[in-house]
Amino acid sequence: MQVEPQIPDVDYAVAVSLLVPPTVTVIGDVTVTQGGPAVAANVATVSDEKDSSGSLTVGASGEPAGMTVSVVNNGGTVEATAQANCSVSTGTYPINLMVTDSDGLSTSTTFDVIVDENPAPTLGPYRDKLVPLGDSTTVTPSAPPADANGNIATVTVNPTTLPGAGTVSVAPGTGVVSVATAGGTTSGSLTVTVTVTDTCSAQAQQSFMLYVTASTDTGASRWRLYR
Ligand SMILES: [Ca+2]
Ligand SMILES: [Ca+2]
Repeated sequence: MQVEPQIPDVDYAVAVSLLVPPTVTVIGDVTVTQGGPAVAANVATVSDEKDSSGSLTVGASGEPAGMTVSVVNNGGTVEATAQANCSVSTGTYPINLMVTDSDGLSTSTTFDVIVDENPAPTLGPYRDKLVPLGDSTTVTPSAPPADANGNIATVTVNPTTLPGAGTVSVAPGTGVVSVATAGGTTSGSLTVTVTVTDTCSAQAQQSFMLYVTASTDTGASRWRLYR
């Protein structure tokens, strides 16, 4: 008598599918600037034959010193957030991306974080200015301090005092220089320099002549400069 083989009651299709790791497809990269703000971009899509795309675990690694990279799985689309400090050399950095399913099976790939050079700050020029003894005045640049990647650290003016007495100061947000003479201020001319420095030590600098004149001064030179 022939014996029928005993076939276990197992769904082989399901049993095999449990062993299939997730898939990951790179769809983009992230571009940041040295010393600039964090930038987020979609870099990959993930899926699995069993788990829902949004349930897959994602992780990033392999970033160089001075760079931070984090990833999050938004319903199957991986968004990476990257930031690089001033010490990171410009270039393209492959970052490891690992996706893991509920069975602990993983698939890895790489996406790029591109580091561009820190753009230097900018500052518009100033016109020369005359201030009579006993007066105060302001000098406004044609364009205020700015920086394409927004990492201005300081706005300073030099000198900060007038000959004898009196003060020179600058408003960091606008770049407007305020000049105030005092009782001991002496007449004369001086070069005033405003320096905008960002967190990577890149600078913009503008200078103008400041003429401190006796209040009784008149004449063409005064009217030419007094504005
Ligand atoms: Ca799987
Ligand atoms: Ca900058």
